[in-house]
Amino acid sequence: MAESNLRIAIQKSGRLFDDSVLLLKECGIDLRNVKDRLRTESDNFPLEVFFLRDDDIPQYVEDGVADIGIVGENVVAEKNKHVEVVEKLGFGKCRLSIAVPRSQDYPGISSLQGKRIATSYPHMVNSFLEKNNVTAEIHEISGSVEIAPGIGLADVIADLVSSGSTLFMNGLKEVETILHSQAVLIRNHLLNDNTVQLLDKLLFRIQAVKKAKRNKYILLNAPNESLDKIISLLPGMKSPTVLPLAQSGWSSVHSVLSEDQFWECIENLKSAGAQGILVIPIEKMVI
Ligand code: PRT
Ligand code: ZN
Repeated sequence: MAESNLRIAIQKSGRLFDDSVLLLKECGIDLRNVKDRLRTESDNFPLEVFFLRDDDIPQYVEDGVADIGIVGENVVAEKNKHVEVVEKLGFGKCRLSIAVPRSQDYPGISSLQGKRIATSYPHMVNSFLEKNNVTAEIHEISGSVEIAPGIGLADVIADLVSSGSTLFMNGLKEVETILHSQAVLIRNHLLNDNTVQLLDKLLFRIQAVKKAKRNKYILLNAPNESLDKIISLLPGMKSPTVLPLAQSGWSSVHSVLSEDQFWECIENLKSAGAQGILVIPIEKMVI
């Protein structure tokens, strides 16, 4: 019997589309014709891709129409379907927040009591209010939530925020954060062995791509008398590679640095005598 494909659901168009397709590409998966399609396949990985509205993805994955999906944590939490989050993907970052008119004082959560709240996330807003012992009137609207206070439809809103400029332009201020969100990979609970194997293969590649993004390859020249000090400053994957330079008394040192250690480490390396420091992006990283 022919082995089946891994079926993934991704957003058809919108904020997660480009990054989802890019992630698959970075995992070495080529897709045929991704624009304006309902489904496509890969030529070099047993993957079938369904393009859907993001709101529908958790349901399709719960039902097993797709095995896995890429969607925002905000949608996973709101839809509350029986799916499992397997990996955070690091893009589509935003937060679900409550915002009130800027001119209004905000003494605390209890001031939301009895207010009309416009949102596309009624389930999450409701549990947030319940947790805080606040009763309010939730008005579910599907788009342009930020204009609701201005047209008298609501007193406050709960909506996704990334830069904050939409709130600012509509005279609103962010006062509570309900959820921090990013795109995640979700899976159906009951996958067969063949599908789990394919998912593991994909996950292995995703993790290598993510790791590579968090790290940089660094090359530098060092006088031999400073080598011990410089090597002690470099974490590396195991230990740094040290090669002699044509000019005697000097060596070339190669290593890997994580983004969070980066600037401090560069400063320390310079003070220890490192010269000609080159920093290069890493495409894939397998440890
Ligand atoms: O058609 P479909 O239903 O698939 O798409 P959609 O219109 O429902 O979703 P889309 O494409 O707007 O967003 C998809 C996902 O991207 C969301 O579910 C989030 O997980 C994520 N995401 C990240 C965002 C934002 N950032 C974001 N800023 N989704 C929406 N916004 C909107 C927000 O609703 C508000 O209108 O952008 C505005 C605020 O942005 P700032 O930068 O002005 O704060
Ligand atoms: Zn949507």
